[in-house]
Amino acid sequence: MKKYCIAVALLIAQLYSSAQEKDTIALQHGAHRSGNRTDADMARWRTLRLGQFIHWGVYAITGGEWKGKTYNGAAEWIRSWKEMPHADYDNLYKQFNPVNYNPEQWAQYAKGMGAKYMIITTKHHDGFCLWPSKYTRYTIASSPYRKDIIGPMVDAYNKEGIDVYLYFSIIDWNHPDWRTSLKTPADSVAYGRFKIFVKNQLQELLTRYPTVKGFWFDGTWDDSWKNDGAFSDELEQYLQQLHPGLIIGSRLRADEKGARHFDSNNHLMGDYEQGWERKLPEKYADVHGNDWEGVMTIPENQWGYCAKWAGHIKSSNELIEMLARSTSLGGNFVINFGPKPDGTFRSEEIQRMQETGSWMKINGNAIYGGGYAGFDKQDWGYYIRKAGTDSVFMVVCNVPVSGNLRVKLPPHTTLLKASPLAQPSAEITPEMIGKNEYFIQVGNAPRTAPFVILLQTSTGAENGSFEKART
Ligand code: LM5
Repeated sequence: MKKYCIAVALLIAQLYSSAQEKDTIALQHGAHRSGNRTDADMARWRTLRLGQFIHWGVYAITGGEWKGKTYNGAAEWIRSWKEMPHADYDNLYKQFNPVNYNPEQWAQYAKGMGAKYMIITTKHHDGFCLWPSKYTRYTIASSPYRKDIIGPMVDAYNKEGIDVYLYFSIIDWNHPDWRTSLKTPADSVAYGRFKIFVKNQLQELLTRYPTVKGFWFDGTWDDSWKNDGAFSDELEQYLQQLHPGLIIGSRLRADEKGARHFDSNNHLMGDYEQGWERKLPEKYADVHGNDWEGVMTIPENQWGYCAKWAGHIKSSNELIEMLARSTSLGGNFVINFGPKPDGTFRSEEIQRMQETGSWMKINGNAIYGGGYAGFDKQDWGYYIRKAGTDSVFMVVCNVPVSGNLRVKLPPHTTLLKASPLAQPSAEITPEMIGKNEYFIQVGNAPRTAPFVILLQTSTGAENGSFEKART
């Protein structure tokens, strides 16, 4: 009987896999790798977990307002608002003069927050370049400020040990050759020139700022871009040859059928899944084992400076909870900031950097190098495993009124010790409530921030030490 069952199972498995093979189509410009990158640069990226995004450009001058009216969309999109004449927007650069820009102080803020990497908008959809590109005059060099913004930023952040990534939008509202779709032969000729311009600018950025670790691409959803999978594929390979180890997310390219992020066979393209803009995966199954990164705004949807924040503004605790969730699902979490036109940060943003940093000083050990723990999710918060170890952190965000945190160990796991990360000597004796199941009693006194409990576990043995003590 047993033999028969195995034979049937094998047959079913065989039928299933050949059916899958039949569904797989041959792609020249699909994924070029299966599974995550295994090299040292990507291994480092995987440990960073907390990043800082900065959206800065001439849109900071308008700050979501024009002629006394407030734009309801994202402030960095104001040029597309019917109330904002293009000619007015395209002359804003003549006022861009961030006399209080202090890259060393920016880097200190980021360091104080606990960010291990940062992403800076070298060029957003408006086309204005924060570096003096030789391929267009629409750059910082034409502004009253004149000096390069990017170089001193890269140096200052690197000096604080923070990796720098360059945001670059493929949309360019300022460039005469940019198109969303190609309707005529003339469009194709123009867009052909535009693609060369993009490639030149990217090559220029890598040459000027050789310590950068990767690019963060945006604006790649238009037909003009996604209908030329061959170009974006060759571009990705060209950049990675120029700069070995360079990290590029899934937003850059499309396959030859126009599929983005995941190719037509549903395999991730690029080095990590980059689709999580202002939303996070719910559960581990949603990330399919891929490296991924989520980027988050403090208000609902404002990236560039917006003078009048409206709607719900995320507190530091909410951001910390999102960071814990992201880490527990094996991803990086990036918090966005939109500096003012003079180069300073608004007080709400400084406060969030400082509060996040205070939390990270005590609890960062649960975040850096952390990942999916393989434990059943519980309502009190998030499990994070220090990658490759038996240390599992509980980031507790919702204490039940009972004050008892349920912990259900996976099979073949033993609980050796539980202690608060903030006070390792104050060991907590777990109460066994079932096979491989415990309460960690923490009381229900009001708390003002998430807190962390470190579980030391061991794998292999079926019976835990607490279980033994009770027999
Ligand atoms: C978001 C998701 C799918 C398509 C378009 C958008 C809008 N987002 C953006 O255009 C830019 N990405 C953000 C990182 C920010 O730069 C925003 O302006």
